[in-house]
Amino acid sequence: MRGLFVVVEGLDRAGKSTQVSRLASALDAKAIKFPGNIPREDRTTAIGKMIDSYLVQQSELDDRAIHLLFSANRWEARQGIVTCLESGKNIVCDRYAFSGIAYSCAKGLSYQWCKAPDVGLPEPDVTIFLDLSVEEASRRGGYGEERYESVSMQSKVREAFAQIRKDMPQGKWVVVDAGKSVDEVAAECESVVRSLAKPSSASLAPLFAQ
Ligand code: Z5A
Ligand code: MG
Repeated sequence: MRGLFVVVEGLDRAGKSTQVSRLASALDAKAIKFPGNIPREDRTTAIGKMIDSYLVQQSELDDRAIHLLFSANRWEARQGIVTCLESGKNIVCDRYAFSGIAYSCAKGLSYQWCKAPDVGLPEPDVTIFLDLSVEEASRRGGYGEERYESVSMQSKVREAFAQIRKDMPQGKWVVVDAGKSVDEVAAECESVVRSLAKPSSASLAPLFAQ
């Protein structure tokens, strides 16, 4: 039986990294994140370094070029994800293709164009969207150090996530109120995953194939 592939998404400061760590412990899962790579879950590949330099505003890139780099960063991790899941290990992933779409759409690129490079990646069994208002997120502090960390950008990102939600098959996108305490959110995320059916086949479906 393959492992479960669970993605956690949300705005900046929604608590994704906190919850990914909690959920990975609860499920004895491997925690991974994007941008980043397996097996070193940070921005260390050649592509990851280019993304990091862009995010910390040390380099400039065309909006489409950086979008494709974020996608390439997922593709370079694809085999590692598949191998891990096929070995029976669960994965909990901090951001995925949905962040790629949401942030680039928020910059004005078209939804269909943004979606295309990630078509065919492993499809998560479920994506948990940690829902938090932009105002609450900004109160959690730390805005302003990286590109995209502004209230106006985050508002557009939130709208783009709402569009993705409408596009997702039933049951594949679950919204959790991220405004509750860390323990309450963790309990809800765990209950979402525990209520999932066991994976029906050993292989993973391709993302956005329908
Ligand atoms: N990006 C993109 O454009 N395209 C892509 O394809 C991908 C990403 C994959 C870096 O992401 C940037 O890359 C990001 C999107 C873009 N945009 N920006 N800027 P990142 O994942 O590396 O970002 P991050 O550094 O992990 O930060 P984050 O996402 O903003 O935070 P978080 O992981 O959601 O939250 P946290 O670190 O768990 O918690 C934040 C704070 O809130 C912290 O002080 C916690 O103690 C506190 N917290 C957490 N939960 C709670 C609750 N429940 N109550 C109160 N306080 C809480
Ligand atoms: Mg984080």
